[in-house]
Amino acid sequence: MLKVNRNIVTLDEFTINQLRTFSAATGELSALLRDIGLAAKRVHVEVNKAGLVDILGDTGEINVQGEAVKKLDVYANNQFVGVLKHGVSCAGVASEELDDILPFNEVVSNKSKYVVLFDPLDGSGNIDVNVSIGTIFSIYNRKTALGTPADLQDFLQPGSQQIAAGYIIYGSSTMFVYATKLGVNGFTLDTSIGEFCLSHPNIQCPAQGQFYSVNNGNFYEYNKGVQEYIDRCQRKDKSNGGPYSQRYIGSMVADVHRNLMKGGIFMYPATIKKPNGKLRLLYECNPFAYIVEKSGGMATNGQNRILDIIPTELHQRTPLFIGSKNMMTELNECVMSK
Ligand code: P6P
Repeated sequence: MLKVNRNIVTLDEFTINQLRTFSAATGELSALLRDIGLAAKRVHVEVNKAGLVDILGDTGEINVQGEAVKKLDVYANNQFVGVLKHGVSCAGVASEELDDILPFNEVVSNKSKYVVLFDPLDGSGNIDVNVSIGTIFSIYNRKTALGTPADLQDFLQPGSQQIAAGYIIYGSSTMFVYATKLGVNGFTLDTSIGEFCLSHPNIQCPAQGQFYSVNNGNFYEYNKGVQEYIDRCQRKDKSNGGPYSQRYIGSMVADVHRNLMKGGIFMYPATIKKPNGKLRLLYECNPFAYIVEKSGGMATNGQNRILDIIPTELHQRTPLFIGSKNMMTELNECVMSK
């Protein structure tokens, strides 16, 4: 009698099981998440041997962000573009590494109902020093007619319209975390079988945490409301939970993932040098805002809900405050009135 270990639920089994709850589902979203998982496995292999092969360092190119492009950035971008272009569920992509949208514009892709935006390897400045990095992705229903090439309007949608959003963190283990309207679930890569396996079902962001994440080096560039909140984080006494610990590793995926799992708040406020903040709305802030809200947390730009922002440009930036509900509520008391 074949003993089937039913305790292990793979990403593919999980997404197929979820689509069974939607009678009208076509299986395209499940196929899309499988494609993203495949590219992530390939990136995992290279990230985990980056120190051994000549894939470290810069390509000598500068991307649309004006940042030095690491070889692994280019590799990761090519993997995600490749699997999505050759799949059957994506009409086109937008990437931090590409100046403009990339409509695949061929018969099968043009019939696909989804477009995908992603940051293929966020935190890549940390590659050479072995700090966790990640991929961030966002999935929308296209607005343009099926059968036609994807267009910019398919990508410039508010985050509230996302069908799904997720990230892969390449850390002590490689985890695939994604959210749909049904909730947030985490899958850990079991390299012995080459599958992402359900390890963190129904992730809930704790309403209160002990970590605040911000670049304190910019403190005197932040507005008074943000400075007041940071001051509160440091002055808390035992009666209200004690002072928080500052945890900031300079890799958004790692910082937000920790706060999502344990509770905490991550901030990348506007600064004098970066009046719109540093982080990108479409493929960094929107996906994480969707994930954190679906797990019970909150995400704003200091004034408005991130998911309500109507995008006007592909690579536009936004200040970001994201995390535990109670901590975000206290932050809002400081910044909303300023
Ligand atoms: P700073 C990495 O370059 C990144 O985009 C995010 O992953 C990270 O949270 C942020 O920048 C760190 O920026 O200005 O604090 O070094």
